[in-house]
Amino acid sequence: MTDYRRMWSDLNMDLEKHDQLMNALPLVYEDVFLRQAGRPRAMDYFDSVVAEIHSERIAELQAHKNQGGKICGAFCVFVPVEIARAAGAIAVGLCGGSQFWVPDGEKVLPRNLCPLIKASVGARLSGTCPYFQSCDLLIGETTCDGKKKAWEVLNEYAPVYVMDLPQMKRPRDLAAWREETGLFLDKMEELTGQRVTAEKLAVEIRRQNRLRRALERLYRARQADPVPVSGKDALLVTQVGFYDDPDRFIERTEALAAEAEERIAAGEGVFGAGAPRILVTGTPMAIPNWKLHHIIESAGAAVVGEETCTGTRFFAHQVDEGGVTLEEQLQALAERYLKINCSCFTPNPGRIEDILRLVGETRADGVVYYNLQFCHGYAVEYHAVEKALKERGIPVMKVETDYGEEDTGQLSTRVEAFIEML
Ligand code: BJ8
Repeated sequence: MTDYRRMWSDLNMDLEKHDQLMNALPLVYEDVFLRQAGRPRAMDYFDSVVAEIHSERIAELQAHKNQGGKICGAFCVFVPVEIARAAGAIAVGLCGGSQFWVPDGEKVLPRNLCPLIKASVGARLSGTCPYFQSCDLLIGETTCDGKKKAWEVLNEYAPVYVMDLPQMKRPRDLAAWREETGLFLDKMEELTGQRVTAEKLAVEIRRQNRLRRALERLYRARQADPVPVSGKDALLVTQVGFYDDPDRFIERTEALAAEAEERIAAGEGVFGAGAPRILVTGTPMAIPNWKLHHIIESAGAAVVGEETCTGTRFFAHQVDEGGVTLEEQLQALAERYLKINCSCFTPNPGRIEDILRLVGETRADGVVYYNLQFCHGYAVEYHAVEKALKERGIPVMKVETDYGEEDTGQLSTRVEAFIEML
């Protein structure tokens, strides 16, 4: 049996501070997840992943490292994890979703910055995140200005490689992104000392496509009324998908989707039939950020989909598996990833088309626009999203918030009022 304290100590973690973080988690988890009535049995696995969030998976990462393997961490769904894996590395998501890390982030970053960035940097600075401590390389990307500049700060503490993401989607931008994807492959080969072959990359493309399909199957199950799985649970599954072992994750997510389908056939759900249905859109919710979903579902509505990077933007679109050569595969990867509709693109009409389509697919009664404080891209884009929704008579409300709990009461009141008028 692994001695986890020793493992954390070997990872140069601040054990005392880490204890504070870990002591708080079970209470929050019980309140947000375990008190839900009628959860699918297959959620047990995801509960156990969270219970062991800093132990079992970290031990797996260390075992990989002990055999000479490398770990890289990413902060954005634009990073093509297929390439990292084809080079023999394990890729994990590193976005910080806890208020616990924000004060440490604020030691080196302005206070009026998005909490996701402050928490991510704070997680590294505080030495309380074993995923950060395990990484041999951090992969940044040129998306929003806050992140772009934060990489320079983070680079003082850990090696960072930055992918240059175009901000438009013209043919020349796709060509540039294809080139950048090739440079990332070179970097991964340099990191691991392993060649990426077309055979290895084909395996990883198929694997990640399967992972996307498993999440999509779960998303489809949520279209039923009554909804067979809560929005909180579905969000948790996607969050876990960023750092779990991919094969195990696929198996467990498919088992959950299959159970959800059985429930649909039996007419069972976690909310009563006819419960108000909400589509959430906006900024990502990194683990353990469950704040908005908890508020909405505590008010009696079901979250039936997320147009976010911890939702459909993570799993929509497959990579074409027909590529035989590395060149063809890199092109297919570049094309798939450039379909993601992040607000850092201008213009970004695809996101509005997605939201309208998802409202229809999920049969949502209303949309809650989730905006992390100081995220300007999504805040400005609200204008166009609101206009498109209002033109079609779809109710929408905007929630601008951070990771703190101070505004929870006020947000609950607003959300309850919104749900009542649906
Ligand atoms: S593809 S949404 S994961 S950049 S960090 S943009 S919340 S101010 S996370 Fe993102 Fe990639 Fe886009 Fe998705 Fe705003 Fe905060 Fe920036 Fe953020």
